[in-house]
Amino acid sequence: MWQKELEAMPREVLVKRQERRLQQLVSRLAQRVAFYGERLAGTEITLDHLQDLPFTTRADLRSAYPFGLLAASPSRINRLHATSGTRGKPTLVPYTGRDLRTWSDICARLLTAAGCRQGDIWFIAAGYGLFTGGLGAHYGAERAGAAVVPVSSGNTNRLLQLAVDLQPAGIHCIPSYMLRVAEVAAASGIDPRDLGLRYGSFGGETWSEPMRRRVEELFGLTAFDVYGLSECFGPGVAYECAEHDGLHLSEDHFLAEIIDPVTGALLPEGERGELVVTTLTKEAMPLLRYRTGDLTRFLPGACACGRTHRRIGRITGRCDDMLTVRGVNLYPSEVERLLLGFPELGPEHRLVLERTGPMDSLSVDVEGADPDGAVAEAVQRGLKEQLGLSAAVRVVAPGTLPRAEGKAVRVVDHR
Ligand code: DLL
Repeated sequence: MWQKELEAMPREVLVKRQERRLQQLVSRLAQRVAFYGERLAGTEITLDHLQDLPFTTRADLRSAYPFGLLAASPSRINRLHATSGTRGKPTLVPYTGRDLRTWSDICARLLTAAGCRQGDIWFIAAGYGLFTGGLGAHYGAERAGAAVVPVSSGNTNRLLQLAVDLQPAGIHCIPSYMLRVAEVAAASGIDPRDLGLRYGSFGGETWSEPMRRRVEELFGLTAFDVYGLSECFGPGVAYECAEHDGLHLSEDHFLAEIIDPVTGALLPEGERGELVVTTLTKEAMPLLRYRTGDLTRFLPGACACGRTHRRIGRITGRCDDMLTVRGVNLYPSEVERLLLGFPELGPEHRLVLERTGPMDSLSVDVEGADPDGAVAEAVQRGLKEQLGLSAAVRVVAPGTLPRAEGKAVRVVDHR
């Protein structure tokens, strides 16, 4: 563990600390941020009354753009990241110097859990820039004492050459980028196992257990899931330990709830719903009950690793990811899981939705080998039987589907 005294602290101490931090946070927000000041008047601040506090949504961040939710003096801002903002303005995320140090510690914690040790060579192959995956992990890996190689994600050939020569212990990136690395390696006659990688810390997009197994087999490494979002620093809200049995929330920094995404009511322990996060230690732009849009559940019981922080299950998708195709609800990750059950198929796939006349139609294009059409037929049957979906399935030659620059794009909705 990177910070054993914090990661394995007795729960009663942790809960007390959370409550104290929440109270401090609420009083700071009430004083400094008009948006919250109006909404917080007269509320009682204890962990038991968390539901009385208002939610914050992405729409709130948009309307406060750029600095409406700043809780620190502008002169203390040390860095700004931003999310892509596919529609309209980006979401801007400011950090004070202290925020950057806190975030480095959080990332050092998750990388240490993923096998990173003093002196190990680690490749940071997430995009550097406004995306938090690159710089966040970079400072975390340095903090953990690793020899950091900031390869970023643009030049895969150079990454391969450096990896063959340096034999890095670990790599951090988005999981779909590992598929790109494997492809480019194959095209250059390099066995991905010859890169010497032993550990991978992957996150930033939805991925499935079968995808984990594919990456582990291709590279001969152990993969660790890491979750986070820019609004809450970036990577680090929750991360896997060597037990691979859910992701530990960094509970001294984040207070988590799981709610019904429709009613906003707290769900009974263990039920899947929308993750809501309160940032307890962020200075520049702390968020109260931020609706992440991500779907998960709390896992019961203690973890064998000794960490006392609660765990959540893998993020299975986003509330707004859900597609409705002729009345059937579908999360794209369910299709990925099904496709990867077929050894003939590669992980690259695309769901294309169209409206022809009054009906929606779904087609699934997936890369792989299917000389006699039997695999496509079996996938079609699987979609019908397991997910209740009728879809046209096309198995296309490896390398033919378009690749995304950053996070994988699995759905093209023409409706
Ligand atoms: O993706 C931060 C990050 C970078 C986390 C690298 C982990 C590793 P954003 O670009 O703001 O920040 O996107 C956040 O990505 O709300 C989830 O929907 C999704 N996401 C992040 N990690 C995971 C994960 C970064 N492990 C959004 N599994 C989040 C599934 C994830 N989805």
